[in-house]
Amino acid sequence: MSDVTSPVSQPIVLFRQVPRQRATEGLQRWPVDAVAELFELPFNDLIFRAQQVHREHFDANEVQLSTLLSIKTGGCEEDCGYCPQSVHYDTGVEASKLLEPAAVAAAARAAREQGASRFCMGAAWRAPKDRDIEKVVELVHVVKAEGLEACCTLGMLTETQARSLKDAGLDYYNHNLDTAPEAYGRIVSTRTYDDRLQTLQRVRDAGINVCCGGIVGMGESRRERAGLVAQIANLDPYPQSVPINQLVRVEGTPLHGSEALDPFEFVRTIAVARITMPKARVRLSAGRQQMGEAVQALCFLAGANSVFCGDKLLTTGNPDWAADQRLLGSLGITAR
Ligand code: SAM
Ligand code: DTB
Ligand code: SF4
Repeated sequence: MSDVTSPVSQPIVLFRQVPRQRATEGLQRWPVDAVAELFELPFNDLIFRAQQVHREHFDANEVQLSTLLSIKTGGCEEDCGYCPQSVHYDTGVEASKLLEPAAVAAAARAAREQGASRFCMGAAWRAPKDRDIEKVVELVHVVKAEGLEACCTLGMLTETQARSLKDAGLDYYNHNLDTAPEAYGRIVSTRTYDDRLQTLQRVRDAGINVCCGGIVGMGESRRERAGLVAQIANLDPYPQSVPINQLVRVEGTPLHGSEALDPFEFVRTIAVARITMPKARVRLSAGRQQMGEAVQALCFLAGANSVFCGDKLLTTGNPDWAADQRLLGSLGITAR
């Protein structure tokens, strides 16, 4: 007779760590339906509401300035359909090795002198190796020595790597969810949504501030845009920093031919991010060069209060410092 309580007769359960965000699904603060309802509001009502939330938590006439530097460009093994740095697409981006500390120090100093308060280093890695992290730790020290907040975006991290970056003094780690879970497979095939959530959890557990946002204009539906914002807003806690990128349609990438996004839809996405994540820095990120100044001004009205400054993002163009000084000056916005 078999003993049903004996350990050998128990079914073997392979224990898989479930990311906390998924485990608390029943308690979501922002169901997708509620976020989708915000998108459906008349434009003026939505912007008014976003501006009210914004003023409860921030000086409405102040934006934070970050500068980006690509510390390791191109040759990435992932197949993200938007990205000019993927090895799968012929975009003319030349692959290069990790920058030396002296080059990073010079770029950080220049950014600080122009008025940036945060310096973000991006690397075209799927996941860094431990020896890469050792070198990035040195770069974080260099940035901190210039008196700037340091941010990195390096791909997927192990727990140990996240801890090493925290010990180095890293202030923020950027890792975007990019789109809604149901749209992810159309955009990337070489990793999963859960991979992204797992790295975000590791970053948070290491005590690093999370910077997590996405891209709009990749052919997604409004419902999927709401799904992306809900995912980010339901992270526990929601990220300290939320970059909203408009797709930069780079020739050679599969998404180059995507239909241009209605600019009001982009502004709506900023407003919905502001309402659902009242205390986050919402960053008007990639796509500003293609957007025009009036749309950027609407984004600030909708609650964006951070931008990337300097004439280059990672590989594509961005308004230069002088253009941004003019724009912010004409709007009476001060920089932090
Ligand atoms: N390899 C790392 C990763 O994917 O997390 C870090 C660098 S990756 C270039 C950082 C982010 O840049 C992506 O998550 C995506 O949101 C954004 N990005 C890349 N290409 C873009 C494009 N063409 N338009 C808008 N945003 C883009
Ligand atoms: C983010 O959300 N946007 C930035 C930063 N985080 C790393 C990157 C935008 C990249 C745009 C395409 C390029 O310049 O290669
Ligand atoms: Fe690689 Fe990041 Fe570009 Fe994807 S977005 S191809 S992971 S650099």
